Amino acid sequence: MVKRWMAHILFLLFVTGIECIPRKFPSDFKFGVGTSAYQIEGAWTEDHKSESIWEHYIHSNPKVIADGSNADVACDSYHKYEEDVEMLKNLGVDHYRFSISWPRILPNGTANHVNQNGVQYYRNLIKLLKKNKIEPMVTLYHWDLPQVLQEQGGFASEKLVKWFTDYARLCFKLFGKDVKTWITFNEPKQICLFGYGLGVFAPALNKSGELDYLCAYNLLKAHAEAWHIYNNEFRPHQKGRISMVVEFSWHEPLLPDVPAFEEAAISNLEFMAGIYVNPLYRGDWPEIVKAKVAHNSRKEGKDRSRLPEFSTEEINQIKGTCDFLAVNFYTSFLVYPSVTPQPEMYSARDAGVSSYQPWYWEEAKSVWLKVTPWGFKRLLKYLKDTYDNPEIIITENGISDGGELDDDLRISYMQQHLNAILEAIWEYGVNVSGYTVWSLMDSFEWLDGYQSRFGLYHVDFSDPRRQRTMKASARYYKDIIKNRSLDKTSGYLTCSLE
Ligand code: GBH
Repeated sequence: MVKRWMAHILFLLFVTGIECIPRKFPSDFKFGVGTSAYQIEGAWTEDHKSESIWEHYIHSNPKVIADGSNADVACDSYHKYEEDVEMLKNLGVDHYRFSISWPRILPNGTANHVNQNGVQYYRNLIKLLKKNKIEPMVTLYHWDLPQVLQEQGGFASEKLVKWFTDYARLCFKLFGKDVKTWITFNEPKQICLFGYGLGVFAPALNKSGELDYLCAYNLLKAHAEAWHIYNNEFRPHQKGRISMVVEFSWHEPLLPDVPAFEEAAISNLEFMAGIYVNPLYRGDWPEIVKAKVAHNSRKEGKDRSRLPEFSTEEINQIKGTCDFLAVNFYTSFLVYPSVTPQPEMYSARDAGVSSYQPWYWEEAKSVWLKVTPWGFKRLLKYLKDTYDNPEIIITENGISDGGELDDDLRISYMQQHLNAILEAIWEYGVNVSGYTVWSLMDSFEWLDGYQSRFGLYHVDFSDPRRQRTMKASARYYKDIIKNRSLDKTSGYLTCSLE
């Protein structure tokens, strides 16, 4: 709450032309950290867990991972979750975002056989979190589909809706007494575009412009159905909330104020993220996406659009299935209109744009990640304006390096991105209610293996005990959480004369 005396001071400064931003986060702002099952748990065949699409993909193509590694053991959190909770306690976080491994709970994919060992693992973890007053924020799907379901079509099959909703209902029933924040899917873009369009993530299918759209269509229907199940059968007594996590990069027009470039930036935002978020708020794909795919499909001589069409019934079912907007943010791009975007990336071709990151933007260890806090601030304003001022929770934000304990780059990245949130809150009135650092600890970073490290804690992957060590960034974040303020030394306000 902004106190009355603070409002007076702000007003005085406003009329004198001095701009001030409070350094404090709103008193009910929540801080957390995140991980995902496949990236940390290990124990990939233990206690009847079955194979996931990522295990299948990597075991059959070890060369796709930069350092030839895999996540068979990873951080070994299946055995070391008590240590993980100790680390969370030490940081003082309000919430811990983790994911449930579908093949660990349902080894044959479907709900007709529940693996009690798998269930017990999550029960133990959740119980320990509650005991330490850490709120679990649980993702049902962070990319690890049971391989048996992939063999029946995975996200390209309509059956996904039933498979997923049976699994979701089971999780609500098993864990919903203690879990009040649910995420259905993590980053549909990575699931659909990377997995079914570009063929770089499991299941490595590459029918861009068709399978990726079909995947999005089935995924959105599965999400909506799960939301309704929660809303009707569980929310009345469990009283939690549920959403889907979408990764937003910021897309900045290469030439600002030039209409064709402005349109290219919007087009990319809609094709890369709006395509998943617009249905949640309005029931249907963004207009620009529908129009451009239909236009290109006609040009290719097809008699219908490559983009599946939602029926009126589906639109009504999907609309409004979003209790808060869950956003992952890492980086930004400069965008320009182009008739020859990456040839293999249909959605970029449909969008009619290309994008790049200039060499002089500060770099992380991951090639795709450049430091752009200004883009984060613009994105937050855009989300407020586009989706009618929703509550926003940042469900991931972080940076990779080589795993140094004195990780200045991470500290500066966090400082700048938290500052962007403060500015978005106090300058634009964006309703951001929480922030989640990716990640609690170094873990298996998909195609990069263990080469790119995102952790606040270092993990020694050559040590069978997978020793965890606090990095400087962990101490920095711990201080922020304790003070609920970005920089306690600069007091309540930082001011500048405009
Ligand atoms: C998140 O995705 C994931 O949710 C999380 O699991 C992951 O650990 C974290 O980010 C860090 O990557 O290799 O050039 O083809 C963020 C979005 C998706 C961006 C994959 C980079 C790979 C680009 N990322 N993408 S490339």
